[in-house]
Amino acid sequence: MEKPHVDFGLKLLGADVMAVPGLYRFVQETIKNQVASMYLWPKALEVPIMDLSNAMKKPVGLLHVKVIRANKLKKKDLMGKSDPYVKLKLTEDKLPSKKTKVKHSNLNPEWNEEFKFIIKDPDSQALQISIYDWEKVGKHDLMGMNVVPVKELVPDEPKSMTLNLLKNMDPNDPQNEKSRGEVVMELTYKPFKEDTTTEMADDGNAVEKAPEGTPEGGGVLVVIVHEAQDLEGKHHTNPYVRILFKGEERKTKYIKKNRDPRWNEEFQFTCEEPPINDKLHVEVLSRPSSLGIHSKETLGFTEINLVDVVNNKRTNEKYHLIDSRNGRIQIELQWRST
Ligand SMILES: [Ca+2]
Repeated sequence: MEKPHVDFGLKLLGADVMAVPGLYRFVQETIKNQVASMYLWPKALEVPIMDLSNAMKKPVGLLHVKVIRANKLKKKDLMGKSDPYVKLKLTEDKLPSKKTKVKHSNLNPEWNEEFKFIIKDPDSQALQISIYDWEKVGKHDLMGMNVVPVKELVPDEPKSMTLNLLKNMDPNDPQNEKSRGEVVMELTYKPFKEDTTTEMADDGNAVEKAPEGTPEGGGVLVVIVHEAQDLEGKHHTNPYVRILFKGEERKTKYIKKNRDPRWNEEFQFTCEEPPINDKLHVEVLSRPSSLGIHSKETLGFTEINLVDVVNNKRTNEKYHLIDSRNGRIQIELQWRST
C-alpha cells in the first residue's frame, strides 16, 4: 500500500518546537508511518516530540555556580541546630543534582563550593537551589528553596545574589512570608562562542575545535550514528539507536521495517575532561508497530572505549553488535578539544 500523504496541525504545550531542526520532517514521517500501519485515519496520535526536541538540543553554554554561604537559617534539630547542605538542579536536565558538603550544626554555614552546568536552552532553563537539613536517619528536611532562570543572567557577567529562602515558588502562598534565612551565591552564564577554526585528525580529515567557553582541558564528544546492517528482530525490526554516555541518554529516530537502516544523526556531549577512561554504550532497539501485540526488542549492543577517539581526534568504524547474529553498526566519533 502506498503511504498516504499527511498534513497535520500541532497542538503543543510551551515552546516553539517547530524551530528545532528536522522536527517537522520527523513528525510527518512518524505520522505517515503510523497511519500507514493502521489503514485508517486516527482521531489522535501521540508523537513523542518533547523528549526528542530536548535530546536534539546541543549544549550552548556553561553555567558557573558558586555557593558562597547561607545566613540566618532556622533550627531544625532537637539536639543542636541544623546540618545544612545545598542541592542544585537544572530544570529540563536529566542529570542528577549536585550537592555541597554538609555543614554540621551550623545556621550560618560557609561553603565556597563551585559547580558547572551545561546549558542547552538559556531561555527556558533555570537553576533550582534547595537547602536541606541533613539527618543521620530518615528524611532530610527542606529548609528553603529558590529558583534563578538562566535568562536573568547577562552572558559572561558574574552576578552575586542573595536569595531569600522560600517554601515553594508560589508567590501567593502565605508560608513564603515566613523567614527561612537566605543563601548567597555567584552565578555566571558563559555561552559557547562558535569558533570555525578546525584541527586536522590523523587521517587528514578536519575536526572542528571545541567552542570557546568549553571547560579548559575538556571538549565536546561528537557521536554520529551512521547506519547499521543485518539487524534481525524476533517479531519486528523497526530499529532506533540509544546511546548512553556518563548517564546521559540520546536516541535516534526509529526507522520502520528496515534491517539496514541509515540514520546519519549527530549527538554532542560536553565534557569537563577527556573521556579516556569512559565508554560509550550503543544499543540498537526495535520499537513495535503501534497496533502490535509485541513489546520492544533489543537488536544488539556494543561498548566503545573512548581513549582512541581522544588520541586520534576522529574515528569512523563498524562495530559488530553483541547479542546479534550478523548485525553491525557504523559509528563516527570526534573529540573536539579546547
Ligand atoms: Ca539535622
